[in-house]
Amino acid sequence: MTTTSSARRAPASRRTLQDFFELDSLYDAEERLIRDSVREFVRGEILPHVGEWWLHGDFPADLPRRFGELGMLGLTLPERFGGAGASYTAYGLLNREVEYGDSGMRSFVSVQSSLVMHPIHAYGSEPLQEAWLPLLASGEAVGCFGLTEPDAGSDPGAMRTRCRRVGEEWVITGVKRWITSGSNAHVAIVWARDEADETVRGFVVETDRDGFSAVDIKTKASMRASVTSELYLDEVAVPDANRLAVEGLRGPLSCLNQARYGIAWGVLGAGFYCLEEAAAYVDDRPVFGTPLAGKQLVQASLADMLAGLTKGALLAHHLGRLKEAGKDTPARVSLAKRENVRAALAAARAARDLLGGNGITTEYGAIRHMLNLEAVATYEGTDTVHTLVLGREITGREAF
Ligand code: TGC
Ligand code: FAD
Repeated sequence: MTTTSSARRAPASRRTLQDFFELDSLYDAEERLIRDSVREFVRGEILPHVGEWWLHGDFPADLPRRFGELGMLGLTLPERFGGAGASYTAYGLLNREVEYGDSGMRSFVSVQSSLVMHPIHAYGSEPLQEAWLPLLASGEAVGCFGLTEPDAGSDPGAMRTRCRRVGEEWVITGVKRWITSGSNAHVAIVWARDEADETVRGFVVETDRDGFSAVDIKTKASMRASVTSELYLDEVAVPDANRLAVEGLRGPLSCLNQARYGIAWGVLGAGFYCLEEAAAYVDDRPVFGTPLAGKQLVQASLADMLAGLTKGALLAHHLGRLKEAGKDTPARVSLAKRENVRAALAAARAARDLLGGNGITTEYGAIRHMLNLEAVATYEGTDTVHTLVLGREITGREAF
C-alpha cells in the first residue's frame, strides 16, 4: 500500500506522549495508586482554577489541608509520623503530577516534605518530631525553610544571620529572603552562623515567637500561585531543644538534595502539560490553509519536546531507583535537576510559541508554566551552580 503526504493516522494519545518508553510497567501497585490519586485530584481540583489563582496571586488557604487529607505531605516518612512510608519513586511521581498543575503547588509540597519534614525527621529530637511531623503531614501546620538571604543565595556560606547561645536558649537575628510559604508558616527551619565559632546551625523556629515576622514579595511575574516571603528575625529566642543535630553547610545542603530530587521529577509534569497542550492546539489550528500540525517545522518542535521530556523521564526514573539504593550523590542530583529543568523550560517556551497570541494568555497553561519554570531554574541551585557542581566533579577543581 502506498501512502501520500496527506495521509492521516490517529495522533498519539495523551497516555502515549506521557509515557513514550512505557516506564509505567516498572512501577509497583502502590506507586501507581499514589500517582493516579494525585492525578485525579490535580486534574479535578487544581487545573480548573489555577489560571485564575495565578493571575490574582492567590494560594488558596485550604490547599495545605486538602494535600494533607490526600496523604501528599511527607509521603516517604514513616506512618507513625503521618507519612505513608512510600518509595522515593512514588514521591517523584507525586511531584510530577502536582507540577502538571502548577510549579507553585509543587513548591509547596517540596518545601513542606523535603525542606521542613525531612530535616525535622533526620536531625530533630524525638519530641520535636512528635510535636511537628503529624501536624505538617495533615496540613494543619505549614512550614518554611529559611536559608537564602538578600546577599547570600548561590553562596549560602555567605549568610549573615547569626545565633548565639544564652544559657539554655539560642538567640537568632537576621533576614531571610525568597522564602516559600514564609508568611503562611507556623514553623520555620532557620539556618544561622554561631557567633562563637562560625559553625552553621539549624533551628526549628515557631513563627509566633517574639521578634519573628514575615512580609510577602508581591511583585513576582513567576510562581504567582505560591507564597514567597522575606523573614525577619530580631533577637528571636528558641530553646536548645529546637536546635537540629547537624552542623555546617552539610545540614541545609543535605535537605536541598532531597528537594532537588523532587524537582527533577516535578518539572516533567509542567513540560508534559505544555507538550499535550501544544499538540492539541496545532491539531485544529488552520494556518496557510492547513492545520499547523501538518507543517514540518511544527512537527520538529513537537518532536524536540517529546524527546527532551522522555529522556528526562528516564533520568528521573533511574535516579529514583538509585536514591532508593542510597546512591543519589549530590552531583547526580545536580545533573538531573539541571537537565530536566532545561527540558521542561524548552518545552514550555516552544509550546507558548506554537500557541501564537493565545499563548500569552492564562486561558492556556503554557505561559504560566514557562514563567514558573524560570523561577525553578533559579531556585534550589541555579543552572550555573549545577553546571559548576558537575565541572567540579569532572575536574576536581572548584570554579564557583
Ligand atoms: P561544599 O564545600 O561543597 O559543601 C559543604 C558541605 O556540604 C556537603 N554538601 C552536600 N551534602 C548533601 N547534599 C548536597 N547537595 C551537598 N553539597 C555539598 C559537602 O559534602 C560538605 O560537607 P562536609 O561534611 O564535608 O562539610 O560547599 P560550598 O560552600 O562550596 O557550596 C557549594 C554549592 C555552591 C554547590 C552550594 O553552596 C549550593 O548548592 N548553592 C546553591 C544554594 C541553593 O541551592 N539554595 C537553595 C535554597 S532553598 C530553595 O531554593 C527552595 S525553593 C522552593 C522549592 O523547593 O520548591
Ligand atoms: P545569585 O546567587 O545572586 O545569582 C545571580 C546570578 O549569578 C545567577 O544567574 C547565578 O547562576 C549566577 N552565579 C552565581 N554564582 C556564579 C558563579 N560562581 N559564576 C557565574 N555565575 C554565577 N530560598 C530558601 O532558602 N528557601 C525557599 O523556600 C526559597 N524559595 C524560593 C522561591 C522562589 C520563587 C525563588 C525565586 C527563590 C527561592 N529561594 C528560596 C531562593 C533561591 O534558592 C535563590 O534565589 C537561588 O539560590 C539563587 O540565589 P540569588 O537569587 O541570590 O541569585
